[in-house]
Amino acid sequence: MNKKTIYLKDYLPPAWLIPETELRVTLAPEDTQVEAILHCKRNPHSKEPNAAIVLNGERLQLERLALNGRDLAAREYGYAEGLLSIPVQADECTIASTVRINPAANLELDGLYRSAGNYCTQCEAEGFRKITFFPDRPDVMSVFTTTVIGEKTACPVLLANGNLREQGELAGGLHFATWHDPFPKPCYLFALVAGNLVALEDSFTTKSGRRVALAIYVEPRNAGKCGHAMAALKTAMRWDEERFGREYDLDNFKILAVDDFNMGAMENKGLNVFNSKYVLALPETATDTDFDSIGGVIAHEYFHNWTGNRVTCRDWFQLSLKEGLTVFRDQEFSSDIASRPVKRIRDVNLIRSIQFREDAGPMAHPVRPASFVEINNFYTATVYDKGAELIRMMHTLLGEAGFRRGMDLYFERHDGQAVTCDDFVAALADANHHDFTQFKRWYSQAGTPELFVTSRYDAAGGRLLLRLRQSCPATPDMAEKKPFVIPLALGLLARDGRELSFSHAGRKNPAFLTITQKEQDFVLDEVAEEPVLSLLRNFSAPVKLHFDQSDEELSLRLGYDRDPWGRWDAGQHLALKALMQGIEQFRQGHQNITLPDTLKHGMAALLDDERADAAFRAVSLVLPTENWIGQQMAPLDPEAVFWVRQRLRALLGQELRPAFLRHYEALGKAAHRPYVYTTAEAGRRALRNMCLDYLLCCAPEAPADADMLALGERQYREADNMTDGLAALSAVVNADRERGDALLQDFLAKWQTDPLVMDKWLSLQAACPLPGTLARVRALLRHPVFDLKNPNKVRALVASFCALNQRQFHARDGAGYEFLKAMVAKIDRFNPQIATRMAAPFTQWRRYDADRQQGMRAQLEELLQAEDISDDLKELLEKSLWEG
Ligand code: B3K
Ligand code: ZN
Repeated sequence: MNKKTIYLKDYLPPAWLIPETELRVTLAPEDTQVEAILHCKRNPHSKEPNAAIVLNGERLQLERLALNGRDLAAREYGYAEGLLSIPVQADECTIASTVRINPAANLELDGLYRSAGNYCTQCEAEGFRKITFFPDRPDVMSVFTTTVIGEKTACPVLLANGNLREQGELAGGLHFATWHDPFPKPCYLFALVAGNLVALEDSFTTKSGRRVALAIYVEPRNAGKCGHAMAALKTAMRWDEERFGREYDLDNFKILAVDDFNMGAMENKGLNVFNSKYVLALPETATDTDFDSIGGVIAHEYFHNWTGNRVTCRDWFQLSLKEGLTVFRDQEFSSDIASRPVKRIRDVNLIRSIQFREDAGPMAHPVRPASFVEINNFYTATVYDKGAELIRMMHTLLGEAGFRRGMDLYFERHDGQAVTCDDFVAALADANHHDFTQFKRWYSQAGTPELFVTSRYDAAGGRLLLRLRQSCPATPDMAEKKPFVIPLALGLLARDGRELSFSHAGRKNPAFLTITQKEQDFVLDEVAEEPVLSLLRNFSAPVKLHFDQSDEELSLRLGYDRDPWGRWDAGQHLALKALMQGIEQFRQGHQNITLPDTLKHGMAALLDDERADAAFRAVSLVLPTENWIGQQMAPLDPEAVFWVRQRLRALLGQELRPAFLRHYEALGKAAHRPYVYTTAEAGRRALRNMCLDYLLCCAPEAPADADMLALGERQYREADNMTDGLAALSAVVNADRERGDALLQDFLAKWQTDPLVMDKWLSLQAACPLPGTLARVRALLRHPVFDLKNPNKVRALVASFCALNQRQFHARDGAGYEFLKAMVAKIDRFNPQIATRMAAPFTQWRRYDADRQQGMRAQLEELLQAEDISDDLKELLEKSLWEG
């Protein structure tokens, strides 16, 4: 297509509105007919009074176009570059079109496509234009009535958004169903589903007493795997009523699970379509992590009904309006129903490992981007997760009650509208008489702010002086950044671990200070003794904090910080110091890395700390991610990062072996048999599997301990659930090729007919850091369970190797780079969205040593030179190679 850059500043309201849309879709695998009637009205707020009606359309075979019932000849309209333009004099008119499309050939999985012989749609962001001619932009909201027609035998189930109006038989073995969605919506929320499906049905009574029919549709072979998803849906529906006062609005809520899906799921009004990974779960086939993420994604999509659907985005620059806010809401949901600290730790790990890295690379963009070429490239950690952090900071600044007031006003003002991030912030501000003008810089300035802190204790005055300085690195779109508003949550610890009280500006123990300037001093009064500082509690802002603390101070916080996130963060910091020292030694040629006593004792104490729950201890025992370590290094040496981290883990495993074994045994005895998924049980399994992982961990190139291998093998054989089975399998696979292969064979034989379990099997092999993995990955490309057309399979094999297995992907010979280039080129021919996502590791090329830089850069250039690459991939490649 050769798309051009579009800019937020060029936004114009639509010239025409489509208050009502009638669709009639007659399904056939290769030749589906779509008849559309668009009731059009000039927009009174348009700035172009005589504008023609302009409709988007791509890959459509136009059969008929009529204006007010009269067929138009080709000279009466224009059609070029995906835009159909019809000159109209009147202020109202009806446009009818008939087009033909080919769902079977649709491998980009955008628009109407097939998965396992069934039909489904994906329209966000710009897929509806591949179904019919329509103004494909979120500020055109229409009431849709959809008639789906299909063969009775092949498609017994026919679904679309909204309430069922009519259904019946037609001649020739066909039948139809007509669905009406009374809520005006942008076309990106349209959905149609048809096929041979079975449903798990249930119901939910809303707080005002309305009964909502719930159904989860799956292929017949997956019947019986939806119980957890259904329970999660009902919990989410209740939670949104209780926490946000939001009630569901249609008579039914339907979910479809398909194996072929580009993302996690999609919030189409009343008819969510899901990647089956986020629906199907049985204890034997899904891990605790899967159970967890199913709950989170089900809730996320459900919450979109209010944040996204009832109130939607004016344009795609405002994507974070719905995504950041909905991520915040799903985070709060998970925190309320399970462990708040553990959820926070996981989310912060993601921000630091993925979002910070994105924010420092060539694809960096503000939470509300100012321009883009392909919107699908902006469904990023920045828009989603940093976006959620912005909401969280405003929540911190306003407090729960004030935030809720602001949300209520937002819904009251904007229900049924397509609005902007500014509108959202204005509602929070107005409901609380709070000025967010400076805060809004977070929406328009990219890059991760850095916060430098020094402190001085004045014993005579009982005062603590804090000196703060903030800065934000340049990003490709902006060199100079203005200061951010940073809520800095903090606490003070006495040297024996007690929480110390203090006051600031006359207030006793304020939870946070608000930083607004580039350089700012704060004085804390009534500080009885020289404290140990706990800064950025609960990660109160998405910044990089620079504050020197000794190992002793960090150990104290690891043991006693009242903020669980602060305990975890202190542990990470302590470990990071040891890792960076180790890396320094490694680079000087010393292979004998030592394990500092503070780290060892800190970890041992944490393991034994029965006051803390098991899930918290499990996540806190994980050393900083390779991504986070890598960000502290220039140039980045992935081999050194892997080597030292692995070596340190092995040392911890050896030196704390008795403790790990003791906990491993005790947790095994305490575990509930048979498996139940509860927060407490999942926490116990997580900690026990963490122990196992340490016990089996061996230094790079060193043989695994035979007794420990046997322990892993035993757990694998005895496990009655996927969580324990997979944890054992993974530990053995990473420790020993031969023994791992034997278990992998067994696993394959057991599970080869279950695609989601096979994804785990592929992923585990691709992520294995042992030599020989790339050859294994290449061989697996030809394995019958692999399918290049299926995004889950591609993620399992290609992304697990290129994004998770940094040691092997970045191997000196460049073979990993060659492999990724070939995969990206191949996949881009039929699925640009997935190809572009897979290419992401290359965007980081500038951070590595000269050889690796050269290796990756050559692949980027080669990809760019290929003919006919997608706009998606082209945008990523050009931005990555841009010499700003
Ligand atoms: N809104 C969808 C994502 C659509 C992706 C388009 N490429 C899922 C979600 O965030 O809920
Ligand atoms: Zn979302």
